Amino acid sequence: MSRDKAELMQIADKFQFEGEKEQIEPHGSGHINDTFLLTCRLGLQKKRYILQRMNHNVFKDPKGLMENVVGVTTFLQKKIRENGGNPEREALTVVPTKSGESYCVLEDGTYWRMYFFIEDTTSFDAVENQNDFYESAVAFGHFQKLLEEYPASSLHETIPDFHNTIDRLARFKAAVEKDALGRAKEVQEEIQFVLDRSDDCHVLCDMLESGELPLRVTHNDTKLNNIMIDNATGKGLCVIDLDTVMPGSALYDYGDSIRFGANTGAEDEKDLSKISCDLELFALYTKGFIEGCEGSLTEKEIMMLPMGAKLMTLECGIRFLTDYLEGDVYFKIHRPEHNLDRCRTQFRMVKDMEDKWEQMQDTVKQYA
Ligand code: ADP
Ligand code: GN1
Ligand code: MG
Repeated sequence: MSRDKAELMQIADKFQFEGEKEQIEPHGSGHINDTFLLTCRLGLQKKRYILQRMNHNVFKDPKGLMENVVGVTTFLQKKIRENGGNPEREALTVVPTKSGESYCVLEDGTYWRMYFFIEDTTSFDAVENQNDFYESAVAFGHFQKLLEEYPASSLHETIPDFHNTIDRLARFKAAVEKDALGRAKEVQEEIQFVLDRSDDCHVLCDMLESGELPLRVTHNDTKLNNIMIDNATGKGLCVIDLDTVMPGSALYDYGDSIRFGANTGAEDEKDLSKISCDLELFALYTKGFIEGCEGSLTEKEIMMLPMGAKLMTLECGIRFLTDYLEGDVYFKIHRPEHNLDRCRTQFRMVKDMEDKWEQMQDTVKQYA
């Protein structure tokens, strides 16, 4: 539902921001939440905030989600303070509502929250500079390391089975079976691509189940645009989009970053000849992530990194294709067949990783 500025300003008024509201406009390019940038005047200065409508269709328990966000940001800010950092720039800060809650629900049933806007940083939708990708790896690894002692059992599972690839496969098969919009006939090749890799879908889940891979507190959505890079230093300053912080595998975080950032093309590129796995970026991210984790990864986790990259890419492609078959009800789309285009880039990337498998494994061994 699109809202006019006056309505957005009224929603903003429910929160404890500082200064006089001046301007509000849409911001960012996430696929899930509706994000707005609020500018306020405070004397001669400006102060900016992020106002976000949480996606209640995707996150069925916004209250639990915000408990996670408050818990995790409070924990991170304490650690950052202890390490001599700046807690308001290196972690998200939740701005409470005037009644002291972390979010508000409007009469129309929509859920809203506010954060400090992190100034003088950039979130990139594509790798423009190799160093940014390397620094994002260090920061995502470090994020996981910082949360090593977070009480995982206190976390709500904001999206159950989020990276349960076996479950994603089952839901995909059900969507093919149901074929609600009669689209399955157009995408037989893509459907077959998934079915040919059904066994792969089990690999990480089985290893977590058997205890071969440890369960950790992870971010689970480590796209490059979910990290703010400091404009002055080029370092990965702040990990954002904490909606999916849940118990998971380190391989999810590593893999999802490779899926998005090591791709030579955009996630929704129509020209598939532009899609491939850039081995140089793959190596840089691998090096950065292992460094950022500061020795916490097990030998097995490190050995399985290429599989993490492949499976997160395959899983994301399966999710885009499932959404296409179900009528584009989950991811925001900006054109017809957007989800199909996204699915095709993911599958092309998977195929390219399969062709480069030995080189990927050799790279990982080099940094292990
Ligand atoms: P989505 O779940 O839709 O991806 P995000 O929380 O990632 O939503 O926000 C979308 C975009 O808004 C981000 O990619 C980033 O560019 C920007 N953004 C979000 N929070 C902040 C913040 N606190 N400071 C600066 N930019 C932000
Ligand atoms: C979504 O919220 P955003 O745009 O950072 C999605 C991820 C997908 C990604 C694909 C909660 O991420 O899982 O990998 O799109 N987030 C959720 O671009 O489903
Ligand atoms: Mg995001």
